[in-house]
Amino acid sequence: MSRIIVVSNRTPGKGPAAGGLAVALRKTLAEREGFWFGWSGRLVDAPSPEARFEDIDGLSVAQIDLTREDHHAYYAGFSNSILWPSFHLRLDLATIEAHWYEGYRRVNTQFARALLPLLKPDDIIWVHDYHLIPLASELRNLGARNRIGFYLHIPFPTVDALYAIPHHQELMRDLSRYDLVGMQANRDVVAFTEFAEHQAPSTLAGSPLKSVDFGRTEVAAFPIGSDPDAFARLATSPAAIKMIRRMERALNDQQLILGVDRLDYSKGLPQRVEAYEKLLLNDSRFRRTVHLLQVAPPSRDTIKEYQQTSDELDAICGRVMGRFAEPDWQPLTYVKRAYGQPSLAGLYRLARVGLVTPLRDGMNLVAHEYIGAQDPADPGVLILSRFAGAAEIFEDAILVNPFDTDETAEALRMALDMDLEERQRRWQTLMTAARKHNVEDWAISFLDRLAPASTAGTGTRDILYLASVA
Ligand code: ADQ
Repeated sequence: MSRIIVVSNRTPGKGPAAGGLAVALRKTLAEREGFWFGWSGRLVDAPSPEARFEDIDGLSVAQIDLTREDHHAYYAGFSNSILWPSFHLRLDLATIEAHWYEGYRRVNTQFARALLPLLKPDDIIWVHDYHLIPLASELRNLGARNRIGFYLHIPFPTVDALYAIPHHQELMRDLSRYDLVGMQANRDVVAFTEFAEHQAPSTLAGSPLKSVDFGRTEVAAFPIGSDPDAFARLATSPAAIKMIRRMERALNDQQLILGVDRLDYSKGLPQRVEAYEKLLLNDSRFRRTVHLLQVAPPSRDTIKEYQQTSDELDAICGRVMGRFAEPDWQPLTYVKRAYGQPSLAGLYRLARVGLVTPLRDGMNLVAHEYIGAQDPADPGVLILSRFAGAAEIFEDAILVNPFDTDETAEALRMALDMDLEERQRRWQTLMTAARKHNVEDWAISFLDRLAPASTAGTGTRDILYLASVA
């Protein structure tokens, strides 16, 4: 059986991880031959051209170092100040500096040069996320003939947003060098197909660019998931129970509304707190009887737009506190740190409402984890943004438009007032969907599809939509 080589920006580390990718893939790779390749997290003046192998918690990991300058241009620059905001349709938050693109390509070339000597001819390479769009091109330019797949963890942009990205045509050509491109949701495959169909030179008003040929690239939705049964077990583990007891003492019979996110402008945190403020304003029954806990560890905090989001969230939390807090009651708690999975599972289980309201999200694993951790006898209610990929799977959540804070406030009221029978009915459907879209099947279905035709497994599972974009 072919080895699997997973490539991502960062290799997984030890301890609690705030990124979805590491949580999702660690288990799958641990069960297969191959290794994980990526940046070590180290910045040096003169990186070695060769990768170093290390065993990290039983996982074979090959790592390279980067220069500070390249890393800045590639990671904080092109990846997270141009691609991330544009793919999340936040062109207003994109900063474009022309030279970042060179750094982005240089790092992808460096990845390819260090990876190539480690490859065997029948290795299957699985590249993850927007940092590494050019990697297949770079590997193929060096002579690699392997099957190479790409998975985009974030949403695919609309055509207009794509055109706002410098070098978008080259990036799309890079995607056409993959054998398989996986997306989170049908929505993303449709957006990709729209680009593929409308890029003919005639529609680009005389543009000299040649249209990209996607003839040998398959594009399909492979919605990622979690391991909901593992979360169910975690939620009754001693560490979870300890967290539940601790919170129960603090809550003193108030109903808990919970948000868990990386601190990122795509997660809609200020809008979420504003919706909660409207709930308290509209319905005085909930003052003193509910509590919002928002857990949001900082991420990418060297980027200005992330600091601004953090400031904005501080301000709105302060406003709600000032408006509603009493000497013996606080409407919310805002915690800026990461927790281990058992503690998170305890918080999920205790929460009457899981409030997952990103403005746009590839999938959103917190929604999956929240469902997994519920008590079947007394489950909570998931409020979910329509603009998360998860909304295509979890139709029995209360779906909201996160930009409409009145609607989210009303969804909160409905969730808090929902009777046990309806909570159980909704949760059972949600849990069935979370199990169907579990992370192990996600990896198997992607890898089955990527394997050469003669060695493909039992067929694809969970592929919702297959686009023909030749
Ligand atoms: P993220 O944007 O990081 O991932 P998400 O899918 O919600 O978003 O994954 C977050 C993960 O980090 C979850 O497993 C969660 O448990 C963990 N996490 C969040 N806050 C935490 C905290 N305070 N303490 C500890 N752990 C915390 C990107 C895309 C998503 C996509 C994933 C996976 O943006 O849309 O779902 O990749 O593909």
